[in-house]
Amino acid sequence: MKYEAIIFDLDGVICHTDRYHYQAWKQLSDKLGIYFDEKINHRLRGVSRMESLNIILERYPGKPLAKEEKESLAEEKNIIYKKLLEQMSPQDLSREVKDTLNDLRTLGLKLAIGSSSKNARLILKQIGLGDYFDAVSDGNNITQSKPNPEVFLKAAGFLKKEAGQCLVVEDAKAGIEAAHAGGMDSAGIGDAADDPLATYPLSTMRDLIDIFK
Ligand code: B16
Ligand code: MG
Repeated sequence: MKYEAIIFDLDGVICHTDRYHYQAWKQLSDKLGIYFDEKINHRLRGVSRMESLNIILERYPGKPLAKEEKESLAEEKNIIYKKLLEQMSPQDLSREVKDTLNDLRTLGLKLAIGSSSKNARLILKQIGLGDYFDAVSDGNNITQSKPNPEVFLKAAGFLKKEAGQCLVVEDAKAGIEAAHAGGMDSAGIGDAADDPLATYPLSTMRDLIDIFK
């Protein structure tokens, strides 16, 4: 088997925080008088906090905002979001995901996180996986976010593996593109399952085991 490691995206793969992102962005958008709905929220999947804000500001009726103003709005959203994350618990980790991770580890694979989020470690702690992964590469150790491959290449580096030895599991188009750009195979789940750049389509996390049979 050519894979020695699996790099998992966090939001949309290991657990689901999109409804908290939505609530926090919605609160900020309402305050600014910007139209925001679930469809726009969908465009924010896998992209960084500042890029998400820029997408939301496409509908801002006022004058273009200065960098400092945008930073302060992104921080405001993050405070609301982190407060919402306090509700998360190990119950937000499904039995299927937990069992699949344990079974992959038993097969001898190294397991890492490759997430755009700067809150990845907090989320992992909330769902009871604080010390679980062999490496965590997240929004805090990158300068360019997905579709740039940096977050996955850093994860491979932390694990001391080559790109070709890693399989990426992703739910967002930007993540599948990032894996491809980094020379990594990918398994797409959810919206990413039928992405033409995904090496394997997954209808459920458990399907990952079939790749290693
Ligand atoms: P934060 P992932 C991504 O997580 C989310 O899908 C995306 O919606 C969010 O904007 C991004 O993290 C940044 O999150 O504001 O917490 O730094 O899918 O890459 O695990
Ligand atoms: Mg994701």
